[in-house]
Amino acid sequence: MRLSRYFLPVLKETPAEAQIASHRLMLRAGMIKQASAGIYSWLPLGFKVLRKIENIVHEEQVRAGHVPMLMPTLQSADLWRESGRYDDYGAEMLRITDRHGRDMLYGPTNEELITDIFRSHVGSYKDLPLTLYHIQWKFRDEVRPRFGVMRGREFFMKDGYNFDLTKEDALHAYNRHMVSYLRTYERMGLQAIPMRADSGPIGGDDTHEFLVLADTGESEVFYDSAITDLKLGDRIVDYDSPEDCAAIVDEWTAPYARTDETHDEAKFNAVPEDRRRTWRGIEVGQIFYFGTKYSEPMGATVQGPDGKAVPVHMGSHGIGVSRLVGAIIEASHDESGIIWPEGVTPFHVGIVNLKQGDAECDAACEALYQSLTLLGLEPLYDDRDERAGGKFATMDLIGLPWRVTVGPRGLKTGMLELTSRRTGESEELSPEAVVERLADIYAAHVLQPAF
Ligand code: P5A
Repeated sequence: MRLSRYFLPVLKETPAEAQIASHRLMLRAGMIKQASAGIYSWLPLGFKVLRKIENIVHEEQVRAGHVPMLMPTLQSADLWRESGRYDDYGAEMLRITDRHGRDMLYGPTNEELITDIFRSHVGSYKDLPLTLYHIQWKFRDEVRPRFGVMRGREFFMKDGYNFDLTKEDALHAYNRHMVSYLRTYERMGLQAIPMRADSGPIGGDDTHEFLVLADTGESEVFYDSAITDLKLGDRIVDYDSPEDCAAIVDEWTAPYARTDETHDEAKFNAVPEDRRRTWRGIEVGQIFYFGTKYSEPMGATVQGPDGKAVPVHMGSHGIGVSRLVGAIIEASHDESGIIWPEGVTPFHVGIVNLKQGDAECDAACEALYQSLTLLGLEPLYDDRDERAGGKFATMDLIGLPWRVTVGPRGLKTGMLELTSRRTGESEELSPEAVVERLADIYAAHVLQPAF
């Protein structure tokens, strides 16, 4: 993309309404614009990051054996009356009446709708296990929408639903989700710690939240620092193996880690004192096992091996896709702007032309742009006729992890400068070496279509 043709409305001033870094930086970097309280337009740069995150979520869900689909945002109130949640959900639910006087709602979650699909089409235990998921906009009329996309009213969520014959199978689905989530967050350059949580209006016995540690997190968290040393890395996971998944879950749930909702002071005090940590966390996902809470009242049964109809065991599993954009920025920024992890960066590299209009500089930038594009990478080429200082400030603000600077001085010896946004360190390299280096860096990150 050439910056002269892009739409990147960066702000010079720090917006007064933004209280936390991610909100400020998303506004300043021209990623979002508030449409009304807790509702945002995603401008091109923000939209690109949102799509990258969405893609990683899809890839890891499909890898775990889950099946993508799409349900609507508007739902009929009737289904929610069947489950008993229509009244329970309260003022957070946006209720709408259509022209025929029918009660509708903008879905805050989809347990009812998916259970209805399941009961209409699945009748035998032979069709199980089944996990369906979608990534769709949700609406919750939060009392205090704040922190930009972190606590929105309209937000983008991946929500998945497992259907299993037995509790044991459903607990495998729960574990499978936990492992796939750990991989998902790691690919985004994040550490999200699973913590035992409260189930709230979704219901159920078993539930874990995934929290990213950050000063601005809304939840207070208590944990054993040993958990922050755990990494999945490139471990190969057999998602069909209950033992494999359970072993990883055991590893991640052995160290103490809880939010204030479930905190147990006595258990926390049993952690060696030098490893006890109290901090704040951003909830970027939550998984639930709730057994037959929805299948029983809604009649979602299958015929078991003995021919008898039994309600299926279910769970639901959510990732806050739009919230993740803010959470990643909270975890990765400095005073000059955002620092995107390679896995989610909107463009892989910025090209800064220090002397726009100079034939040699322009030609070197064009050649680099072409070579990178041919490799499947997306460069953002700042081809505007602007001062170098302004170009650098924009690149630092929007946070591309790598920048190539092309100027007359370097070109005298055929060299370009490759700079890391994270460390600020630069290297003089030939154009071929720059391309090779970037290809290596991104080899593991260039996304393949997942579904
Ligand atoms: C699980 C999937 C559920 O709704 N039903 C379907 C279950 N869980 S949840 O914890 O309530 O939400 C899942 C994730 O969505 C994000 N989230 C939000 N993001 C932005 N603004 C909001 N107002 C908001 N509410 C929830 C969180 O990341 C949460 O973990």
